[in-house]
Amino acid sequence: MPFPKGFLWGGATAANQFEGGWDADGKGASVPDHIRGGTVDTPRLWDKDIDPNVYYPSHEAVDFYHHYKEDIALYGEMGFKCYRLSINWARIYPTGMEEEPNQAGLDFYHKVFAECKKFDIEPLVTISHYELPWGLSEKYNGWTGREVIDHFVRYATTLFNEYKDEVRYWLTFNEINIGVQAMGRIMSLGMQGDDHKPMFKLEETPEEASDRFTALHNQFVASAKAVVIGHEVNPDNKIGLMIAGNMTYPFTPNPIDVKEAQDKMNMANWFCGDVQVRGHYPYYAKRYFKDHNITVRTEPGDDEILAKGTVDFYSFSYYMSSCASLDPEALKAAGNMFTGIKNPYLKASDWGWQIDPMGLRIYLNAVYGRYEIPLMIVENGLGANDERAEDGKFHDDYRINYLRDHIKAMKEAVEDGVELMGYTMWGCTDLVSASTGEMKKRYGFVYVDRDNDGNGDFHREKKDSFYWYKKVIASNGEDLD
Ligand code: BGP
Repeated sequence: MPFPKGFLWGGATAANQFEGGWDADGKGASVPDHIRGGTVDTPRLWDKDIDPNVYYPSHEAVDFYHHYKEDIALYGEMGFKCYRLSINWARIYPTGMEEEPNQAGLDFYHKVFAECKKFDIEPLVTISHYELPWGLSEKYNGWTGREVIDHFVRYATTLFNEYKDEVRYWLTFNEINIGVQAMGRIMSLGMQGDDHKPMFKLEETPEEASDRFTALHNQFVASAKAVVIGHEVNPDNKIGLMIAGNMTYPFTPNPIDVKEAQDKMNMANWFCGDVQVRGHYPYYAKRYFKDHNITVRTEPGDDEILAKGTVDFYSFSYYMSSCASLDPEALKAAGNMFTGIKNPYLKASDWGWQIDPMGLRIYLNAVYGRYEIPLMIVENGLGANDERAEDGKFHDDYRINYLRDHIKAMKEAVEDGVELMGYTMWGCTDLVSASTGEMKKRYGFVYVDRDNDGNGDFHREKKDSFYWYKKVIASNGEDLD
C-alpha cells in the first residue's frame, strides 16, 4: 500500500471564495471584498470604495456561512480525513487593528470545527488566504507596512489559543510566493495602486518592486514569529508553509532556455520555501535584487527571527506546469503571460492551464530532494464549466480523469520515497474562482446553484466525482476506477 495509514485525504476551500456573509456578525471588509468579478479574458477590477450597485463575488460567495453543517456532512459522507479551510482575518479582527477579537467571528469557527469533529475530520487551517483586512491594507499600504507584522501576530496568537483543542495543522500564508510576481500585489500583499484598475498588475517600477519584496519580507517575519508562538502554545502543532507549485521546464534544450527555466524556478518557486524551510534568504536572491534594483527594507534581528521560525512541513498547490524560454518567437506564441509558454506535449483546461500529472511527480521529487521534510498537496483540481446532463445530473468524467491521473502520479512519487502527508483537492464544493471571480470555473465534487451574476439559490448537488472520490478515500487510494 503506497499511501501510509492516516493519509490525510480531503478537500480545501478559502473563506473569501466560499463563506459569503461578508459583513455578517461584525465582520469587516477584506481585500477581496473590494474586487469585482471578471472572466478568462476580462480582468477583475478593484474598487477603493465598495459600490452598492456592483456585484462583488466574495460578498455572498456560495454561502458556506449558512450552509456549513450541510457542507461538512457531505465531506463526512465522502469520508474526508481532512478539511483545509481558511479563517477570515476580518471576521476575527474587523479592521485588523482592534485590541480585542470579535467573539461572534471566533464562535463561527468553533461551530465549524465541532461539525468536523462529528465526522472525524481533521481541520487544516490557513491563517491568511488572500484575506488581508481592508483596514490594514488602506492604512499601511498592505504588507509594505512593518506594523502589519504585529497585527498578524496578534491575530495568529488569538487563533492558536482559541482553537488549541480543535486544530493541530496550520498554514501561515496561502501561496506566499505569489508575492514574488508583480501580478501578486493586491491578492496576497494587499497593496493598492489606482482605483478601478485590474487586480493583476504586470508592470512596475523598481520602487514598486522594492515595496513588494519588503511586503514579502514582512510576511516572512510574521510567519516565523507565528510558527514560534504556535509551537509554544501547543508543541503538538504542525505548522507549514504554502507555495503555489510552479513547475517550469526549459522550452528547448538550448542552454539559454535551461538557464532561464532555472532562474524562474529559483525566484518563482524556490525562493520563499528556501527562506521558510532553511531559515535564511537563498544565495541567488542577492544577484536578483541587484539586477532588478530592488532594495528590501529589513530590521536588525530579522535574521534571527527567520532562523528560529522555520516550518514543520511544506505544502503546495499544483494545477499545471509551464515552459521558459528566451526565444522571442516562443515568447510571442505564448501570449498569456499568466500561464507561461505553452508546452506542445500537453493539453490545457478551458482556462488555459496546462494539465501535467507527470509534472506533479517531478515536482514532489524535486521538493523532497531539496528539503527532506514532510510534504502535503493542499490544492489540486480542474476548473471546468459543468453542464447539467439530460438526466438532470452532473457527469464530470473529465474531472475524475484529471484527479485520477494526478493521484496516480502522487502514488508513484510516494513509491519513489517521497514523504507525503496528505492530499486536499481544491474547491471540494464549488466556489468563486480567485483569478477570474467566476462561478462558472467550477472545481467541486458538489455543485452549487449560483452563477456569475449572483443568481441561484445555493442548493447543493452531488456530481459523479463525489461518488468516485468516496471510493478513492475508502480504499486509501487503491481504487481509482
Ligand atoms: C490558487 C488559490 C486558490 C484557488 C486556486 C484556483 O491559486 O490558492 O484560492 O482559487 O488557485 O484558482 P482559480 O480560482 O483562479 O481557478
